[in-house]
Amino acid sequence: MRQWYAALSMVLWVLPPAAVRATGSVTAEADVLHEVAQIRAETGLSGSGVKVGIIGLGILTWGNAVASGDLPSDLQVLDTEGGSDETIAFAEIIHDLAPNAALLFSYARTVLDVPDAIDRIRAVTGAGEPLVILLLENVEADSIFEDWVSAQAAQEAAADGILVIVEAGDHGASHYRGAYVAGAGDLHDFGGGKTRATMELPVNCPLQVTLYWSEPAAQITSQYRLLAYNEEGTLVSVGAFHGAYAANGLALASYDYVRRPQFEIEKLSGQDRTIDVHAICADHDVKGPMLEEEQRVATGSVIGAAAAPGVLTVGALDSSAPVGRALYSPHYYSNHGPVEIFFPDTVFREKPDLMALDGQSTTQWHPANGTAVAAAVVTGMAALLAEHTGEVETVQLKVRLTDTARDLGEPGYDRSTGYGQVDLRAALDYVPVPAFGAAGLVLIGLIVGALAVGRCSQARANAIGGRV
Ligand SMILES: [Ca+2]
Ligand SMILES: [Ca+2]
Repeated sequence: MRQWYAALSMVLWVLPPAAVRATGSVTAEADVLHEVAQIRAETGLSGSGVKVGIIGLGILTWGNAVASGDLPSDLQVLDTEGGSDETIAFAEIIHDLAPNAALLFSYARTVLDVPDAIDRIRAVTGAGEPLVILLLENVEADSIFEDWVSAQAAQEAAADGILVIVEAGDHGASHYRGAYVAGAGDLHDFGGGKTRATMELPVNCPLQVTLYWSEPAAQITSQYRLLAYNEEGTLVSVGAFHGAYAANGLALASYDYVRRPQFEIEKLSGQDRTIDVHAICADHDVKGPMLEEEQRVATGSVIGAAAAPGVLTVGALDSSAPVGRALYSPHYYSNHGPVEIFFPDTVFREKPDLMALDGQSTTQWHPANGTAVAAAVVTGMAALLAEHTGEVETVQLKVRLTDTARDLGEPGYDRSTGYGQVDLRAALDYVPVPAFGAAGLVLIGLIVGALAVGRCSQARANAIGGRV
């Protein structure tokens, strides 16, 4: 094979070899499926001059990935390497897609650590230097009825002109939300007197179930708890109020594999509130616990920093489910919008923003799945885009990516797939809409009608502060 390439060296020499190469022992499939390798070859883009900050749980043994060529040796670890290897896979994907981008790792064990993690990245980034941040959240411990610490920090960074990319989350099929209805024994009535919900696990995984209720942080006056049972109906776990994350009430019931776990929500004291439950597999390469259909509520499952209006929120597409030429269906577990904030005021926001493929090969997981993986894919692409445009403003990069996305699902923006599938080539070719005065806008409105203006202005509204 090498000799065959040598015979074609005169032809290949016109391409910039350093920009074409895939990095390391394994390469993320998105490099081909999202045409990133081809675009690097055509344009010479490689992420040069762009910094990518990655906030996650840990990058402990990243030296192994350096040895295999899957991470750059000049990766900068800010503060600490953390306590796990979880973030290595995401860094590898970005390195595959944007091999010359400078990678920075900043540790955040919980959402409480996110503000400092963002600050550490910003502290080593020069003014005007292109910076993209991938924020990988520990979403089982975040606020959902208000913008709490991580959402506030991410929004602040976005407002300062940094492109912050956040996973939409993977509990779209295991999410329930509804107003508490008193049933037998103060258990929540899911409807028709049914007080117990059942969850299916597609594969063996330790499950973490989280219950919230709608009270503002530091003003919790009601108490609820989560009761979890195994398939035989034996109580296996009680989720108690988690004071460390006192946003909206947080009860965790975490236990090992039970094939068909069942749940009850009990009100112990206080007011009837809106309750919200979701479950995730604690093994990060396993996705997809699923509530039985009558309790499943996909809408409103985007939470935490992913709900911040200025960030780019990314959902996951399934490479085994094409719906057209290089176009794919969303995974059933990818979270849906809209975001509904209760405090201090009621606010609705359209999320997610953008979709990309998960199912990426790394040295850690084969394949790595979930919306965090899709967010890493978009982060690698965004590094190439930032190099191409030289733009460091969130609004410009976000508008380029959302305005040029390929529509999926229901026509136009929808709450499952946002603006659609990321299209790097179109984002690179994007010509910004010229700024018109009021008279110009009226004229355009008369000529092309509201429909043509609608999509672009919706994208811009989302990019600059969210639709409320
Ligand atoms: Ca690699
Ligand atoms: Ca659509």
